[in-house]
Amino acid sequence: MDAACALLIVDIQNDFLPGGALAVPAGDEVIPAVNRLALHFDKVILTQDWHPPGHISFASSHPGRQPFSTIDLPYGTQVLWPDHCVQGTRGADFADKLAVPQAQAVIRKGFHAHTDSYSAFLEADRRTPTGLAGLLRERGVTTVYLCGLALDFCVAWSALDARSAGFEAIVIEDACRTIDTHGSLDAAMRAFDSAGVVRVISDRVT
Ligand code: VGL
Ligand code: ZN
Repeated sequence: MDAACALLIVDIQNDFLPGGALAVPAGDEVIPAVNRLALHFDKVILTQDWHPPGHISFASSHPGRQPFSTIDLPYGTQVLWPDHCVQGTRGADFADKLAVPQAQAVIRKGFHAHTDSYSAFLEADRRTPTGLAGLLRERGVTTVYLCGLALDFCVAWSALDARSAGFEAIVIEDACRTIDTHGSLDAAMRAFDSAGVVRVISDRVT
């Protein structure tokens, strides 16, 4: 893969795997494909969901609210999640079987107590950048390939924000798994079509 392409590996962390606090069904199945894909890229970047205890996205921070319900926050509608990816915990660590020592950067996100961040580019207030767009631009990247967890949340928001930031965005579908709550998968697919996010299968990425 030429040097203008980067692979963004989204949130392959213990809490998103079977047995984890916010398990994505069959989330572990993507790991061999992701490890293989990463060998084709000159530039590999990881994202890591990284919440402080008591984060606003946790249902436990809103008395009486259940995980997977939604609430309205100043920046919009927020799905409430089980506590997950708490900074410094085993659940927030990358999966043991993820084997990408060549990754050049880790973008942590969701570390502000009062703001979630599905996207690796822009927090949920839609104003606070993570710095990833600048990092990619300064390294000459024009095309971002994405894989990981979950397709309909962090992969989707990251792909859409990559497009908004002026990058080509290509989602490697079979190297992702979905949560699929409140119609999130359908919404992501429609948003991909209207934003020009391309979908491919991993066989075609060489
Ligand atoms: C994610 C829900 C909450 C994700 C992160 O990585 O897709 N989903 N935090
Ligand atoms: Zn999260």
